[in-house]
Amino acid sequence: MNLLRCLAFSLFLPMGLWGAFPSLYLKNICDGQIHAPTNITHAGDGSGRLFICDQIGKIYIFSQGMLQPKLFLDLSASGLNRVFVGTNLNSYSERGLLGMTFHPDYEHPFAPGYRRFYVNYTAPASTATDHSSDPQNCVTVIAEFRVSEDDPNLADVTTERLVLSYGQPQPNHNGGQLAFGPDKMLYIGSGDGGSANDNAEGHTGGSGTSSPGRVTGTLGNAQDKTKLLGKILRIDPLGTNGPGGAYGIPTDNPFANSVGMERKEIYAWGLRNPWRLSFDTPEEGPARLFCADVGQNDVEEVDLITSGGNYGWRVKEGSLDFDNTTPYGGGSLIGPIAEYAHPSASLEGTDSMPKYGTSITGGYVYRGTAIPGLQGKYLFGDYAENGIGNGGGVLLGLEETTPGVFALSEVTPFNSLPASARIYAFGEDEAGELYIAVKTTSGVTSLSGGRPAGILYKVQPVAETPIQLTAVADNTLYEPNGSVTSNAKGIYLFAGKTGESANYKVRRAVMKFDVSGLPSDVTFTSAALRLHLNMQVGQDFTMNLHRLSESWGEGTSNAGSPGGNGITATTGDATWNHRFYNTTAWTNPGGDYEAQASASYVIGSSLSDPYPTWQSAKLLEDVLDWKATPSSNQGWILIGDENQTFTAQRFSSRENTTAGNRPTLIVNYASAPSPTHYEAWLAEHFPEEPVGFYLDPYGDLDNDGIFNLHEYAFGRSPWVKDEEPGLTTSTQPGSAGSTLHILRFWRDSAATDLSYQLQTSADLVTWKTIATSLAGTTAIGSNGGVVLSDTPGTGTLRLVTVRETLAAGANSRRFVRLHVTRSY
Ligand SMILES: [Ca+2]
Ligand SMILES: [Ca+2]
Ligand SMILES: [Ca+2]
Repeated sequence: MNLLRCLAFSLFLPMGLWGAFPSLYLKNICDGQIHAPTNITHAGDGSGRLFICDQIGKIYIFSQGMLQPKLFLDLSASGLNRVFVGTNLNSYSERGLLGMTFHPDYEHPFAPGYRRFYVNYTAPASTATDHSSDPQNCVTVIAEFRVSEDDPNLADVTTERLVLSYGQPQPNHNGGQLAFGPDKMLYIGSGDGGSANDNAEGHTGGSGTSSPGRVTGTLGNAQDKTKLLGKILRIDPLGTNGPGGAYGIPTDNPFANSVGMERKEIYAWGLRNPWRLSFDTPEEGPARLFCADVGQNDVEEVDLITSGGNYGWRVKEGSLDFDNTTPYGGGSLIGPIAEYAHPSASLEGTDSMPKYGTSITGGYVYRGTAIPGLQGKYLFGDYAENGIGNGGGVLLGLEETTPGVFALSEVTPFNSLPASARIYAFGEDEAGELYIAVKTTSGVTSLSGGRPAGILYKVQPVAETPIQLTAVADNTLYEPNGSVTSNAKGIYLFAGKTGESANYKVRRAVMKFDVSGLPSDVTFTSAALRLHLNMQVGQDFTMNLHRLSESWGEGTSNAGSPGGNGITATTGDATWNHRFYNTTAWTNPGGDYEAQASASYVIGSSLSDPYPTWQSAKLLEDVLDWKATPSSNQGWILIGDENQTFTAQRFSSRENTTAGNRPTLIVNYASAPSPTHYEAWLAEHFPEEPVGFYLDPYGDLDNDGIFNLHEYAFGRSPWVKDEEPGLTTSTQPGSAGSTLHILRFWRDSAATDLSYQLQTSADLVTWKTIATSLAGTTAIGSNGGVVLSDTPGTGTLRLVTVRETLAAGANSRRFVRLHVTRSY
């Protein structure tokens, strides 16, 4: 069988060292708890919850950084149509719980879609409502459920409603993705029914045998528009005019009004095994449906799905002929927007394709905010570069270089995936941030290190660490104006054209940085040159930085302040005509440099930014070149607008008395984000637990009366019985018969995820907050509470002392509590 396998080809643009994709950090947020995570989605209800499907039929909720212990829905053993994965859960399977999506109106109480969600799973054979592809190995079920009336974290299993089901002749190629479009219609990815070549039994025109080999000229299921297999289907799950009345046919489906035998559910066809599809809904422009279609032995592809489109299988595999004798009813086949070949591909035409993997896994166009460099790019992957059984999942990306044209590249994350990773799925949260679900074993429930082998990653930006270097040489080249001038040791640099005389003259600044000390074992992410604009003329001028190709000197000349006309050059100075005065001339007066600018900057017409900064990928390329080959480092020359007069600008030089204003090269390198304070606390006290394990905030593991969240808040151990409570009270007499309540609590100033609210009540009903510390800040009193002190204790702990004064005659009994909340 061919499983998820396939490859696609695509236009490959060679990228520079930095690539088109930003450096990404894959943060492990949950491992060792889910067997085979096939789907990650959210309810769109603002709860921040992620819903994770496990192939075996369970749906988990991941929230507050933990996999919640209570299942949202369990279809693994019961339900109207029990999930069927196969008879041996320790072997590879493409069956099971494969998709889930919430109705877009899930949160709207007066809309029909309220509290409804949909799942796609395979059930045991013989329960299908559609028998057009018998024999059946299993049955694809699309079912509706509702969340329970009184618990948003629990689906009501008794509400299952069968929407649509159809038989699968073989165990593989079940598609399974569900996604609502902006039109509120449900899109369903459907595979060709399985086996190989789309011509085994149960496949239209096939030989009727289980393994006919690569028969030519047969129609297959994907090209057979009377079948639901090998398609993108589009239905209205709340409608009733479809076959059986459990769903509706959208009136604008391509065959909605056909009098022929075509299935009216079809939106697009010619798919082999659409393994993950997603809508991109940008703020501007139309939504688009991206679909990854798994190929057979040679080519994997990404398609943009449009209504009535024919994506080619089994005529084509990617853009290559698979069986060009397949009758596909004319019309044009729509080619992929990107494709790549299997490492083992042998089909003619695959030579020119990049080779990345064996089975594509579709992802999402990034529309989040945390990673600006990923905005608008499609992040996806391949299940296993080393073959289905061996893993080696790779991350891939598409960048739309011009409308409709996509550049494919491998995305190398800052931290690599496990070598045995199979990329099962990508997911998106409510904020548009992306997740990756992988599994490190082949069998559905095969364990890794004694635990379930699924891992969830959140895609995050890398942290960046800057290194700042000050210029080691700089100078100004003055176009000859009667004398040979320079300004090696002056406190200013000049660039642009002056207006000093009838012969308006040009100045150019040269500067050099020693990059040999930059670390070698890191990934650099950016380079920028920052100058201090000391004085400027009042217009917008573009100033370009070019890489110098010849060496030059900085002698001892000093034109003083301001020095705009330079002074007679000294031995070894760079001048307009000389690299080294008075021995070596430039080949080209005014400096020998690369024609292509390394970076540009428009100096603004006001001094709004006194620190103009040149930054580009080319600038980083220059720096890395110089680091690799120090003898090639001649620095940059800054060239202003020389087509007009009065464009010269004045910058601080490396000799400037204000150190912070000297020419500075800022090079950033990628680093792993630091663990949060809470993550460090968990790692210290629960070293054996998997990432994302559930810790009950209100549990008390050591029975010391301090529940787990407070153990963290007080900087305590949840395993060591603490004698001293983290919150203490005492009273003392105040003046004029009053009573002073003195309250003390510990807070952790490094726990910026916590808020502490000290609250009192006379009756256990009404509480008032008398002191608050937010995000690690000093406590502040309120409602009569006075913070007497907030003093350092061990490490980052602080002891807060608060006084509450009760007037004479008042009820002096008070209840006290410390309300701690943690943000995620
Ligand atoms: Ca200098
Ligand atoms: Ca405790
Ligand atoms: Ca304790």
